[in-house]
Amino acid sequence: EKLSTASAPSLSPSPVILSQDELKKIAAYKAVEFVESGMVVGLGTGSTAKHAVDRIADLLQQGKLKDIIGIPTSKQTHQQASSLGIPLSDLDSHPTLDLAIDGADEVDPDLNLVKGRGGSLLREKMIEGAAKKFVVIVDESKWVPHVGASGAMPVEVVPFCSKFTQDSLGKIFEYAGCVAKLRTLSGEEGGEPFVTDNGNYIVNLFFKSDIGDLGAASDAIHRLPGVIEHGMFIGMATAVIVAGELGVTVKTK
Ligand code: ABF
Repeated sequence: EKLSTASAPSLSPSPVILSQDELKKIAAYKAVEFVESGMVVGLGTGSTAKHAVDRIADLLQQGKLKDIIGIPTSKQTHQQASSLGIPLSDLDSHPTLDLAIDGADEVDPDLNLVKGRGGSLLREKMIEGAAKKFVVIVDESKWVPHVGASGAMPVEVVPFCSKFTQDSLGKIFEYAGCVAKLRTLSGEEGGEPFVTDNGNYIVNLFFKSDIGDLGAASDAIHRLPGVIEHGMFIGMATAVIVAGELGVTVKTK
């Protein structure tokens, strides 16, 4: 694992305690340094990626970047980027991206990720999987020893008999004490389901113990016919930019 460290730009006189949002912004701005004129760039979703989209738009406006084509990973990012005047396209017209930049919910030392707690995992995985380089931007709270050990692992499922798929997912991971819950708008069980940009539902998996080999877990989830995609991004990240109180670390494999 190669590691390089740069100090964080100071936003106010030191000593300074940076907010989580300021750390997200620092990671995002660092990632945008990899964007060059003429690139086709995947635009991520969420509060960290939002800063990257803002920054790209600023640099375009200042004439420091030219001829960028953005490929948004959600309706929300499409809306943000188009309102800022970033020229946009899609994977059908641009099947290969030079670079994609996006946040994550969890990152581990092998640069495996959990994504999708924002609900956009399918478009993110399609677009980021088509990028020559995929740069992940996080504040240090997202750094974990093993992905999947804490918090939800989202799985996008077809609405048809989603309860069946939810129960089947729970059974696959019984060995890890899995609790599978349909994501609802209110967060309450039995509430109105959250609907993704693709018209699907999300089942969140919570594990009590390690799920073991991620590749095997991924295959097992994919074998269920009602599943569209899951939020484990295994071996996809080219680099992870982690912003913390002590500075910015760029981690690559
Ligand atoms: C998306 O936004 C996701 O895949 C992930 O779920 C989320 C991270 O959000 P934030 O940057 O707001 O923490 O990239």
